Amino acid sequence: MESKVKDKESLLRRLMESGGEPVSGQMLADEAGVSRTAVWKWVRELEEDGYTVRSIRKKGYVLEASPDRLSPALIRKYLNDDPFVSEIIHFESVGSTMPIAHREAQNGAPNGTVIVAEEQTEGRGRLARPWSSAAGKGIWMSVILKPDIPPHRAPQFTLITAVAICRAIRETADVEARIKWPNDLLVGGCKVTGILTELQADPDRVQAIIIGTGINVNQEPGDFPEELADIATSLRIESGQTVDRAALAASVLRNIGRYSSLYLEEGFAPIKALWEENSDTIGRKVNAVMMRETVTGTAIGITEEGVLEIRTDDGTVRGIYSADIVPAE
Ligand code: BT5
Repeated sequence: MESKVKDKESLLRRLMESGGEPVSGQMLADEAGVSRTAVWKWVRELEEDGYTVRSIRKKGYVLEASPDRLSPALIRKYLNDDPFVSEIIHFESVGSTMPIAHREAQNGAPNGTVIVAEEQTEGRGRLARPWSSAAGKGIWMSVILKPDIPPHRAPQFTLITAVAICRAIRETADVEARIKWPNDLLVGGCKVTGILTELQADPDRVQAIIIGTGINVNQEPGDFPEELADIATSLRIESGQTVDRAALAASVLRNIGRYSSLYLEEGFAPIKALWEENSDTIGRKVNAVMMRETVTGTAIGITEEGVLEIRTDDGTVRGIYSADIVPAE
């Protein structure tokens, strides 16, 4: 179905859907209920955003080139009517997408609302650690989910997201990432993605889960700050190719939608199996570094609650709720 033109974004979508065929300015104006000059102004605005729109006399407008941006229209084009995403809110530069998503969720934004930015100036990880989010290089995005579950099940959404992003990265960039419990994706031992799950909840019910995804996409080796040079990588570094960020963002969203539904319909078992299949942690000797202690042993699996189980040398199985995992040998 063709989308109805009502503003600059929907005009862009329509031009994308036309597959290179000119779209008449008069038709667009009639449809939107505005003048041809108003349509022309939207076209000018698109050009200011970096799109190349050709105007062919007596025929109409053709979209010739799109900039490398995470524009809602471009992401929607790749989403191809997938039902999960409700609204995509795009920013050029923000402090962090997380507080914006929290505010939107509190103000009633529905399940599947997405906040995405080209750049974050104060991106953050767990425990308020900084998250490097250079302009135009990655996918800095927060997704609002409103599942009807008790709060203790919310951490499972970190695992659902990890499985979803692994699949999206495989499909879009042809790179195999492995999951390091609980929230990192690694390629060749370096971090390519971090996930941050935050919660708004009553004592017995989740109000909203905000999932932050930081995916390093098109950085080149010198692009990372010095302190990350040895521990971070990007899909471009790993694949040797520039990756279409909008296509990847769409694939991530489609897969978060798909695996959330699978989880809500069939429970955690299928997610657990997929997670363990893609895990870099299970079967390894690890140190789980926590605030007060470090537990050393072999990671043997995750529980229904997403807790990591470690068998220590004396044979005891310890459940780890939150820690940094480092290889023990
Ligand atoms: C994370 O935290 O890995 C979660 C990162 C979530 C980022 C997203 S981006 C969209 C949304 N908005 C936000 O503000 N955040 C979310 P953690 O496990 O605590 O890891 C943080 C550590 O990763 C830092 O201390 C650095 O060592 C490292 N790091 C920082 N930036 C990185 C990057 N771009 N790539 C790889 N590693 C990075």
